[in-house]
Amino acid sequence: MDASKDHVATAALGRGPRRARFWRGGVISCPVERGSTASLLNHRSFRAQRGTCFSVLLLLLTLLLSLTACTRHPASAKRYPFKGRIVAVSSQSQSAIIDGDAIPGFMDAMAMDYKIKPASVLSQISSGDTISAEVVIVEAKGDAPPDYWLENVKVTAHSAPPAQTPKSSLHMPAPGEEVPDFAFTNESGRRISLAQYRGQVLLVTFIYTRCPFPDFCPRMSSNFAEIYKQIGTNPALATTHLLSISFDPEHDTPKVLRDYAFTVIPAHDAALFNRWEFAVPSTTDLPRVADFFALTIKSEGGLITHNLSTAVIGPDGKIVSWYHGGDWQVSDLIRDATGAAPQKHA
Ligand SMILES: [Cu+2]
Repeated sequence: MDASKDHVATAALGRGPRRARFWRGGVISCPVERGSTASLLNHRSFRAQRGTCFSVLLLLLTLLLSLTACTRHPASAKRYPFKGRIVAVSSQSQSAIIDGDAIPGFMDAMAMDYKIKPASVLSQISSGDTISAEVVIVEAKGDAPPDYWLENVKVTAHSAPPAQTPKSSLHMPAPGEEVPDFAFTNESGRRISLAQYRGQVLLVTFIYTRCPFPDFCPRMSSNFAEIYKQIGTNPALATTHLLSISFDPEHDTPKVLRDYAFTVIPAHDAALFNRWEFAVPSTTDLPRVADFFALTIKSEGGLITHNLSTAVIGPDGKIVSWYHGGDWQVSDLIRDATGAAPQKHA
């Protein structure tokens, strides 16, 4: 699965089949977005009807509600039954990457990003779950671009937790907890271990270089790139060091990591690695590292299903803060790193 398939999928969806009516058997099945309908009414019709008899108005309002709701989603929406497995969930973008089964006659099996409606469903799904849903496709009309999303999402099977780590024993790094002295190989092929960063603030995040999903590893790397730039100008970050750890030891060799680093910071200056290293644990060490940082990883046909884990480790080698998922902001880590920085003696 590669990123280009996303474009293929979007193009296929944009094309869509012709003209399916949105009204079915006299039942209005339009999704009504709260607030937007009310504002439409305000602008389009309600204002002109002030002073009219209340009950007539109420009736009109009910009618208009259904009509204006429908004009928001033109009569070209089509629904298909959908099945797939959750690769990753992003609550920030209210979407999920789903490895979907083929929809006969419409699209091939592929992994792509889907908005989920209502967004509250996102808290009930996690990577590895199998779901059934309806994919709703709205064709482009006039200036309105095509759109698609999933509705009626139901989990049909939960991911089986790996045998060696039952869910009840999932470890989450807690502030004050000492981080084991995990060892890695960095982008220069040099052996490093976490203990050598004592005395500095170490920001750690997890990635794999082939990750095709913009909201996941690429986002962690661009956030770290932003922090890296600030390290150069912010004296409070003078002792801050960045470490991006790959969980794909089979593919992410030192050379691959080095090339990847230069795609993130294109200056191609090895001075980058003085403050930001890219490292990978051995295949044998990976499970222990993953367990400590609550990282879940599962290889599936070249793609790795995974969550995100980012930690700030203090100069004493203990956890300062830990972020599950990708919703943390650059400013969060800058604040934590600044607060944990060793105090200079006057
Ligand atoms: Cu990723």
